[in-house]
Amino acid sequence: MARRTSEKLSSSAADKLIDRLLRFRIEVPSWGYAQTGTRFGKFLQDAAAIDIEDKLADAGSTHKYTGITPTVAVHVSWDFPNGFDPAVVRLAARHGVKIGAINPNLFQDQCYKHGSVTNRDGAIRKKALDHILDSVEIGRQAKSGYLSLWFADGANYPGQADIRQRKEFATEALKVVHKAMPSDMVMLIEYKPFEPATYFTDFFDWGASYVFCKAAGHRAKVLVDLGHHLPGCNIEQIVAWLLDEKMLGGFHFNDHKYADDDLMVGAIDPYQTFRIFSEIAGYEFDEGKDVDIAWMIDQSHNIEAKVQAMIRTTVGIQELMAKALCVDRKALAAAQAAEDTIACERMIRDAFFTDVTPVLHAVRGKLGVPADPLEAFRQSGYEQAAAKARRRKRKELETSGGSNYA
Ligand SMILES: [Mn+2]
Repeated sequence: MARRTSEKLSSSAADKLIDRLLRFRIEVPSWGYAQTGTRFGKFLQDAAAIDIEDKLADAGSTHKYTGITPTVAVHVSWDFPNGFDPAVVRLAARHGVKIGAINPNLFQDQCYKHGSVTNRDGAIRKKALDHILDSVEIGRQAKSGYLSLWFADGANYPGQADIRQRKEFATEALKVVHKAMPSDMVMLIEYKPFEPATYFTDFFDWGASYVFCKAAGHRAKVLVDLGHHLPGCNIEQIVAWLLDEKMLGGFHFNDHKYADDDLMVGAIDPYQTFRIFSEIAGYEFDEGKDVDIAWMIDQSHNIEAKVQAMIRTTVGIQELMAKALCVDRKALAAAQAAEDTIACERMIRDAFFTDVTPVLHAVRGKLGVPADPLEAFRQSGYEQAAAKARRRKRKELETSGGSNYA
C-alpha cells in the first residue's frame, strides 16, 4: 500500500489538524513513575520515583519534552496519605504541572478482602465510603475536576456472594458520593471483568458502569481503561455508544497483549487504539466541537525506564489521534451512503498508514518542545541525574524502594 503523508492534506485540513492537536492534552499517572512490578516481584530502578516530589518532577519532565501533559493523576493513599496537603499542589506548580484526577484507594487495606463499597459488613462499607468522601475533599481543595473510581470488589466462587445485594450496596455509596461532589467535579466509574476477583467483579463491564453512573447522578460518567476488556472485545463500538449516550467520561490509555498488561500505547495493537480515536474524531466532526473527556494514561511500568515509557506513550497517543483526524469524514459519509464497502475500509486504513510526522513537528514547534521528545529526553541527562540523586535518597531512607506502588 502506498504510504500517504500528511503533507498531501489540503492546507485547510492540515491547519485544522494542527489546531486540534494544539488543544490535545493527556494526563499522566503519578504511579507510573514509581517502583512497580508484577505480583511476582519488582525489578528495582535507581531512577524510579521514591515519593510524590520525585513523581511530580518526572511528570514535569514528561510535560517539558512533550508539551501536552500538564496534569498528574494521583492516588490518595500514596500521594496524599494524610489528607489534602497544599505543599503538594505548590510542588506540582514548581514542576510546571497540576494535580489531575483523584483516585481513592479501595484495594490495599486488609479489611477489603471481601469488598469495599460492596462488603457485607456495614462498618467496612462505611470505611470505604468515608475514604471516597475524603478523596472528594482532597479533589475540591486541589481544584481537581475528576474523581476517578476503580473498585477491586468481586468474588472468586459461585455462591460466595449475593450479586444483587452487592449491586445495591455499591449504588447506595455512589449516590452519597455524587451528592458530596462539588458542582464542577465529574465522577468517573471504571470497569474491569477480571482481576483481582476471578469469578466476578462487581463493576465488570461498560454496561455495569453505565447503570451505576445513571443511578449515581448526572455528573457520573463511564471510564474506559483499554486493558480492561475480554479478548476480541470491540472497544471502539463501546466508545461510539458511550459518546452517543453522552456517557463517556474518559480513558485510561495503555496497550496489552493478553490482559491488563500496562504496556506502552501503540506497542502491540496501534490499529485498535487508532480505531477508537477514529470514532472520537468522527463524533467531533459531527458535533463541530472537541469532546469533553478525561484523556488519561494508566500504566505502571515494570521493566521500562519510567519517564521514557511515559513520553513514548504520550507521543504514541498524539500520533494516533493525528492519524484519526486524517480521515476525510465527508468522503467517508459519501462512500457509506453509496454502500461502497471497499472505499470505506480503505479510507480508514489509509488514514492509519498516513505519515503524520510533518504535522507533529509543526505542532511541537508551536508548543515550543523538541520535534523528537523521546530522543531529546534521552540526551538530556535527566534520567542519569535522577538515578544518582535517588540512589543517595534511598540510602538515606534505608529503603529498597518503598511499598508496592508508592
Ligand atoms: Mn485504569
